[in-house]
Amino acid sequence: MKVFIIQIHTAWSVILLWLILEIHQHRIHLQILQKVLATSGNVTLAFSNLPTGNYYIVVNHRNSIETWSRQGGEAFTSGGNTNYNMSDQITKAYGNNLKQVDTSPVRFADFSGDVNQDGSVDLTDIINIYNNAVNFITGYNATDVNGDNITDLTDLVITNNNSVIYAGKVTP
Ligand SMILES: [Ca+2]
Ligand SMILES: [Ca+2]
Repeated sequence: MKVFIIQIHTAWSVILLWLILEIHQHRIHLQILQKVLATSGNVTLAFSNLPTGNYYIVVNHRNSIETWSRQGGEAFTSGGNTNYNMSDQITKAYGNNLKQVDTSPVRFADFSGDVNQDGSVDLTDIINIYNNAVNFITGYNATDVNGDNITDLTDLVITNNNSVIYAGKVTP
């Protein structure tokens, strides 16, 4: 078994959080997996043919900013296990591209609000959320940023807060 075990923080607890996880060597995309994040925040990626090397782990989901693991990549030995905690230090993401979401214990998470998945949180995302909020859209929708199955002012505020600091993806 050859696995990456990745720990990611999320404030989501209401509905399942589907993650899209990619493995890159430098900028070359190697493998992609879709996984459900456990409530523990742990996700296990198992590969059958990943050679020994340094890899970037790329984390994304339907309305968060694509986030890469820290500069230089993570050493992985074929046939071994690699643990990577992306939530305990801001430096665990490439370009320190994480947001502190808890103080005790200290936890960092991906930026939320990239509803249209263009790599930045901006006015377009806010308008998408606003349009669904005024129409009382419910259910599994990218405009539901906090994962409570409702698109409303809470999602708008989260996204606006990340927009004013120009949250966007940072890649090698
Ligand atoms: Ca966007
Ligand atoms: Ca919501």
